[in-house]
Amino acid sequence: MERPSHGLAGVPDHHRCAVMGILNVTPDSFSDGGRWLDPGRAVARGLELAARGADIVDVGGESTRPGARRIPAEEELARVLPVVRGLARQGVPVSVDTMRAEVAEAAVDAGAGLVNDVSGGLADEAMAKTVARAGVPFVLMHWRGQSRRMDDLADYGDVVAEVVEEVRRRMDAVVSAGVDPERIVVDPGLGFAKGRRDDWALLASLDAWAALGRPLLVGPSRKRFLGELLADPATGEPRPARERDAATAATAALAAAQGAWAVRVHEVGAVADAVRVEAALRAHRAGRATAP
Ligand code: PMM
Repeated sequence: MERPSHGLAGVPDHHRCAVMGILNVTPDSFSDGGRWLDPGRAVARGLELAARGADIVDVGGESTRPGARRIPAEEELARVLPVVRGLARQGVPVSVDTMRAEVAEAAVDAGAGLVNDVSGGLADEAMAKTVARAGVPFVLMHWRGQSRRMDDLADYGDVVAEVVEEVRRRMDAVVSAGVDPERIVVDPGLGFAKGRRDDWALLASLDAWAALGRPLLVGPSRKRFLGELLADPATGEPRPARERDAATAATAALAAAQGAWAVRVHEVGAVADAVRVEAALRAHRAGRATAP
């Protein structure tokens, strides 16, 4: 089947799954915490991600790893803004990963072209109106509560149906607050209030999201379900986060094959190749000799 246009107002269409490179400007993110805290190093890393094939660089200043505590808004602003500004100035498409309306607004002013809110607008009631005013695409991820308690919220009957339905309700809420439905991206929120089996169930059924009629972003990168899959057979210890990139690339290709609009990943090189392989295969299946 030909890949349909993503229909996302304000975002280029690559006719393949897009790659969102992760840039965590935090001391404590689960796999890259502390590496890019210095703004100069962070901007250099963002440029490197773009050079390796990231279509968008997602800049975040607050860790959302399980158990993480919130940081003050001023600190988040101080981490994120110089990096967003530095990358935007050099022409890199930037998104901001934040649950705070104040940070989203300032980041858009600094050049971010997309707001990625892991709480889907739930953590800050001003978020939907802020995004509506800014007129930028909005990633609405499935979320049930703050990271410090999210593992206790992973209780589902039919995880796929419930997660899709909860995101549908968030879509209705943010559209009522003025967000243009054509600018919404949805995300199942792998690892957020999800157990390992829930993540696999969601990944196995990405086609269920077509019911919402919006582009789908998937964030499998280095997550716990991959670490557990690849656990050391002798000790049962999960594979360390930094050694999960090959599995992440495989997962990205499989998400692309199920129609994902974009994948959010730490190491973009292999993933940029993987989504091109998927696009080539899709093009050949559709009877076109060359990949897009
Ligand atoms: N995962 C993390 C952070 N932000 N945003 C979206 N849209 N989807 C995700 O799955 C997601 C996210 C956690 O991973 P990180 O701490 O390594 O960035």
